[in-house]
Parts: sequence; C-alpha cells; structure tokens
Amino acid sequence: MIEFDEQKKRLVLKLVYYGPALSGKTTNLLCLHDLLTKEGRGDLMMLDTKDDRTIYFDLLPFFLKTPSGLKIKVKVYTVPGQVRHDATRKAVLQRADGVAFIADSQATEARNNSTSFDNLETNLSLVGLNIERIPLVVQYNKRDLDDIIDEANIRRVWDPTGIPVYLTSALKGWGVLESFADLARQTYHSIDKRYDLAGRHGLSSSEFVSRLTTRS
Ligand SMILES: Nc1nc2c(ncn2[C@@H]2O[C@H](COP(=O)(O)OP(=O)(O)O)[C@@H](O)[C@H]2O)c(=O)[nH]1
Ligand SMILES: [Mg+2]
Repeated sequence: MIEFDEQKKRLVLKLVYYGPALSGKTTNLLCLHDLLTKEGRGDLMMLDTKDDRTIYFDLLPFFLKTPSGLKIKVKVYTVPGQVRHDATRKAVLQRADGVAFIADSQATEARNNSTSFDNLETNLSLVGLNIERIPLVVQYNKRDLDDIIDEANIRRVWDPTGIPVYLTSALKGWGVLESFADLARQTYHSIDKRYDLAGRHGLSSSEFVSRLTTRS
C-alpha cells in the first residue's frame, strides 16, 4: 500500500525481495547496488547479518523527483528467509507495493522454494494484500550452478500462472536488472492507475524504470 503525502509532495514505494534462506536475496541487492548508477541510488544497509544469514532485513533506497516536484523514494527490502523469522518477514511485507520472489535453482531446494512461496501467500493475506493482485516477479537464482531445476520444469509450473519468471545469477549479475525493471514497471503501473503520476506529475512509466535501472 503506497504511502502518498500530497501536501508534502512525497511518495514512498516499497518493494520486497522474498524467498527461502540463502536463495540470494541479499546478493541480489548487492548486485543492484553495484550495477546501478550512483545518481539517485542510496547506500545499501545490511542490518544484522551473521554467517550470510539475514536476521532483520537489508534496505536499498532510491530517490527520484518528478518534473512536477513530487519526491519519490523507492525502498527495496529483503526479508530473512529462515523459518523462525516469520514475524520479521510479516513486518517487512506490511504495505509492500511489489514483491520479487527469489527461488534457489538448486534441485535440492525445490521443497524450500515451495514452502517459502506458500508462506509468502499466507503472510501477504495476513497483512491485507493479495498475491493475485500485487505486482510480482519470480527469479530462479543461482543458474550458474550445476544440478539445477530444469528450465522446462520451471516453465511448466509458472507459465500458466502468468507471473513473469527470470532465470538469474545474482553472483554473476545475470538477469538481476531485468527482473528488477519488470517489478518496477508493474509497480509503477499499479500506482499510476491510482494517482495518475504520468498525467499529473509528468513521469512516464518508461522514464521511471529507466531512471531506476541506469547502469553505472
Ligand atoms: N553460485 C551462486 N551463489 C549465489 C548466488 N546468489 C547468492 N549466492 C550465494 O548464496 C549464499 C547466500 O546468499 P545470500 O544473498 O546471503 O542469501 P539470502 O539468505 O537469500 O539473503 C551466499 O554464499 C551467496 O554468495 C548465485 O546466483 N549463484
Ligand atoms: Mg539475506
């Protein structure tokens, strides 16, 4: 749910990278941080990570201004994936405007992926959001490894849902930007429908996406 303060001309958008423990959510944010131009991009805050495992969350913020003077802040969060941190995951999901689900492509992780996706659906509904309506992309990460789930299997499962799927390696930087751009585009469309940002504030969807995803 978007935070929009028309008087202060301020709008905050929240995107959440969700998924099982160690699927590469933090690495995705690191990759975005490294690939994207500094202009408009804030610093990556990694809170309380221990042994590669996020206990709270990470946050990468972006700052934009529309031609009308509206300030837009895009906050990109990760959640901790471990089962026992469900309360934190729920808190981070509150008022999310879009979600990237980061699955681990390793064949051994299939069950963890599906448990985590079910957990996403449950937690979204607990915070009053609907998985059928929220802007969403799925990333099968770690495509650089051997013993990964076949692309054909992935397509068979996900194509009927209409949710866009990206095959990525956050470690190598493959596909991460494309997935982020898709999520940003979908999210922009959903808020533009409500607030007419293009008409009233002069920021088109393609301009929004290109300002967020300009490479350094
Ligand atoms: N081979 C490979 N390793 C990855 C990839 N993405 C993340 N990792 C590794 O997987 C481990 C967990 O990554 P992290 O981003 O901390 O996972 P998170 O728990 O989802 O935040 C780390 O050792 C990463 O270097 C990837 O695309 N390929
Ligand atoms: Mg993490």
